[in-house]
Amino acid sequence: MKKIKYTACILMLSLLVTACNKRSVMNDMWMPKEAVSQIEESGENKTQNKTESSGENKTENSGENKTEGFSENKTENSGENKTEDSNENTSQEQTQPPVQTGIKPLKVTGTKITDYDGNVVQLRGVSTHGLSWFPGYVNKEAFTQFKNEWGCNIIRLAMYTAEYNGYCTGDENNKQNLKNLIDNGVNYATELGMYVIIDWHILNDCNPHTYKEESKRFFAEISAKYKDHTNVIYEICNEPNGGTSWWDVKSYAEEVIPVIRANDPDAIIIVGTPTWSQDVDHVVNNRVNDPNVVYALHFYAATHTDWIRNKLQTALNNGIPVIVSEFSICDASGNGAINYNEASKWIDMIKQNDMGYIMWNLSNKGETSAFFNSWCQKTSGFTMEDLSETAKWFLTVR
Ligand code: IDC
Repeated sequence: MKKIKYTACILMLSLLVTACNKRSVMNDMWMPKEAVSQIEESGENKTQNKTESSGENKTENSGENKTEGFSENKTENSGENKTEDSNENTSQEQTQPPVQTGIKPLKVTGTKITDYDGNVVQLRGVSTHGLSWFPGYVNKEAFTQFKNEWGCNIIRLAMYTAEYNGYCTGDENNKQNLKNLIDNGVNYATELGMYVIIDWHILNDCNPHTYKEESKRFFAEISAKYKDHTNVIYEICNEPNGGTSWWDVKSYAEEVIPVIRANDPDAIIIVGTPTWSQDVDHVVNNRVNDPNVVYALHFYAATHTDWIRNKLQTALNNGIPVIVSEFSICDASGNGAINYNEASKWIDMIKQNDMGYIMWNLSNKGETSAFFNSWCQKTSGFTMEDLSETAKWFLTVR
């Protein structure tokens, strides 16, 4: 009798081990979407829940109703799709990439942003100005030029929250317009194989708790919509300021991130830092508990010099992943003279550390940080004569 019990026990154990092995092999594998869907349908891998690729679906029927010249870009990135096993980054908690829209999903590895093979992906791009104020630059032709001629692989969609016609201060119609612009921007980026940041651009509201409930509603909606987009990055609070502490920001992040994670468990989330996203050193030993969070450092080179670079160095020395999700080379007002000397110190540091950098701003507003001269009315097809000195600098630092 004892022997029978023993044999039964051994049998059960070995079944268990086989099942576990199967699960862990699956977790380590980069599988094409179809394969994952099949597995899911058969109920074998309940942990992987990204099944459809809404970006691809959208591409298919967008051609006939847009003026910007949609095309077959869907195939452009298909070469990037991986079928081989994912990598040696087993030190990271989660190693299973989400299903892709054809664009490599990203994750945080140490202080860097990488793909799921552990290759560093340096993000380089441009930020819109306020979407309500300069919506025209969200068009596919412009994005195509930013990608092909300017070397951009990312676009930041800056949506002010508190300013005139911000998301939280305008009417319902304005809100819908902003969401439509984001949708267009995400779709163009997806079709072009670019990453895209959806930026909750707090500024005059100072403390992200000011519009926290709006933020949670917004990110719940937006993350449900884009959960299958491997190229979407959420920036949950542009620049906390006005005495907002890291504790305030962190507690806000701890409420908003779970809202996003409920839909989108893997996407990179950018968390702003105090003093207009300068205090990345405050994050040391006090990180948000999420493996795919990066922290924002913003600088304006004519104002922010060594002392902010020191903060950045402290953060990096302590293993904090940092992204420069907004910067320019003039002063902090977005205007004033360019400081080329400080600009080159900053870009050197950025490059040495493979950090992402996204430059402010896509507009023809009469300010130094604007990429386009104020007399330029174009929103695509830019020539050198259309570009400001700021934009020209950006083109030289590739
Ligand atoms: C600036 C714009 C300017 C606008 C102002 C207020 O360039 O045209 O009038 O905002 O809305 C930031 C902010 C960013 C600022 C930029 C320059 O994130 O919104 O844009 N800046 O002041 N942080 C530091 C500088």
